[in-house]
Amino acid sequence: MSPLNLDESLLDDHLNSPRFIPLRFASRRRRFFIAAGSAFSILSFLLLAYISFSRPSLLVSQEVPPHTDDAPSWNRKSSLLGPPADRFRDNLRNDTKYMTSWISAGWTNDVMTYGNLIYLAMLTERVPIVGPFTPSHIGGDAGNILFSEVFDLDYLSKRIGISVLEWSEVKNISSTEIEDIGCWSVWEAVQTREKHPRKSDALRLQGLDISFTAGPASLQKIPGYEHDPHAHFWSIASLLYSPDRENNLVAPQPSEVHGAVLPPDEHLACFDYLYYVCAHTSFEYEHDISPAWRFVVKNFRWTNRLQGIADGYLRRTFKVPDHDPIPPYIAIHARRANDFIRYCNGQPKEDCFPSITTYQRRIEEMQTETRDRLGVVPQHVIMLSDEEDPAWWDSIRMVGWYTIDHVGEDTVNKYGSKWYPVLIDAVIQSSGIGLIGMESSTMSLLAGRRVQDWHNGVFKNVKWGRPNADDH
Ligand SMILES: Nc1nc2c(ncn2[C@@H]2O[C@H](COP(=O)(O)OP(=O)(O)OP(=O)(O)O)[C@@H](O)[C@H]2O)c(=O)[nH]1
Ligand SMILES: *[C@@H]1O[C@H](CO)[C@@H](O)[C@H](O)[C@H]1NC(C)=O
Ligand SMILES: *[C@@H]1O[C@H](CO)[C@@H](O)[C@H](O)[C@H]1NC(C)=O
Repeated sequence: MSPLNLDESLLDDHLNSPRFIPLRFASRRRRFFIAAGSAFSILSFLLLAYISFSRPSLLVSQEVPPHTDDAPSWNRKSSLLGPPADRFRDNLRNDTKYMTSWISAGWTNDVMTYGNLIYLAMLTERVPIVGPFTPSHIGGDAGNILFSEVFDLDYLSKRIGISVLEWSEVKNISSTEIEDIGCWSVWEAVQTREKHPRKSDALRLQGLDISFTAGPASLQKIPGYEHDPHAHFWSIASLLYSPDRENNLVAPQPSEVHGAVLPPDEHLACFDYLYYVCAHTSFEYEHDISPAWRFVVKNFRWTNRLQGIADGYLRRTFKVPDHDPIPPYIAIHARRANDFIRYCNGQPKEDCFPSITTYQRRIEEMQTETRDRLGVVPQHVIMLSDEEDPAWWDSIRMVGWYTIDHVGEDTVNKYGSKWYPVLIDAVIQSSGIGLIGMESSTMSLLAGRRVQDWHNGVFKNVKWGRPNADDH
């Protein structure tokens, strides 16, 4: 033992690492202490006092290594060894750790899930790898669409200061290699209904043969509570560090193709499903505190191409010449398809969903707010909805609100994908000065947050479910 009761072996292990500033300082101080002790003079005590008092300046002038600002030349693809490889392992750097997970719900939920993955990767200093978006509500024949066709990955990476990669950059999409890997199953830990990892077609997209290890029941926010499958970001993160990792390494389940039995991979950490994750409150994107929104998804900006396409639709709809500014507008997002009718308990749609009068009141309130706060009174109102009844759309145009004509514009054929009507509508919902959304729609929620944070605009949800539900 040294005079300061510090374990020398521990100290020496860390001496060469510039990251352990407090220990380096301790060892320096210790050397002076020994020198002082052997001389045993007043002078050495004065020296010791001097050293102690000058601790802050020592730290500032000598211990903090100079840093260089190399941000302008930073390229997110430098987090890979090269172009897409046949095997993902051949493309990962040995000085970098990675993280991935998969999606398994509607598009907006999937955007949130990728947001959670990227936030978890930030917390654990890993490079997140996202997959494409897979179709659900819009029909399986829509095919997948790359994350980077929707959101600007370079912008995102620069804004959040870490590389965000997508799988097609890591592994050649045409590769036939099936690679074994061990992953954690969060899903098995947070619910009891299904005794298997979260199922998803997305799991098969990268040619991975996954051996899952069930996460501990303690991952669930309220362990055993069947009505809330949320886990906390840090509970999941703890599985990547000692001692929680080794304490929770139960027997891995054999993979489907090779029957491989592997513990969770440490180079590429992977989790089956990260939708139900929060820092503090379940369904946290609904709360302003949402760190996944504030630190990540806020920086999911539409690609310039997609924004440009949507701007073209807006100009044609509002009859604004090319290159002229698009007038400030209020967008309404009305969810009216069967998945929302289910919550109407048999009431007719016109009793259950917001009426035109309800929307008119919200529009007036919004105009008052934007006039008072921004000095702008938007006159253009545009309706976006999954409604398929032409009579309802006619009633919308009758009151003078604009609608997008995806049939007349031949949107699906023009862009070769059924994704484009949804994407264009989502961009339009998030590019106005106001959004009137539909309570409990996540698509409304994300569009509303974009309007608030990107355009300093106003976001209000209408209540629905019975006549006059939105009265206030
Ligand atoms: N074109 C278009 N499609 C919409 C609109 N609103 C909803 N949809 C469709 O319905 C889906 C909405 O839900 P998802 O994005 O799957 O996400 P979700 O989490 O199920 O969304 P919510 O049920 O709204 O919470 C969209 O992806 C579209 O396929 C709209 O305004 N325009
Ligand atoms: C890491 O990879 C580099 C080349 O990419 C190689 O030179 C180095 O030896 C590798 N280090 C280890 C520990 O494998
Ligand atoms: C991906 O694989 C295909 C088929 O093997 C090949 O033709 C193509 O060049 C590969 N792409 C890259 C970037 O290696």
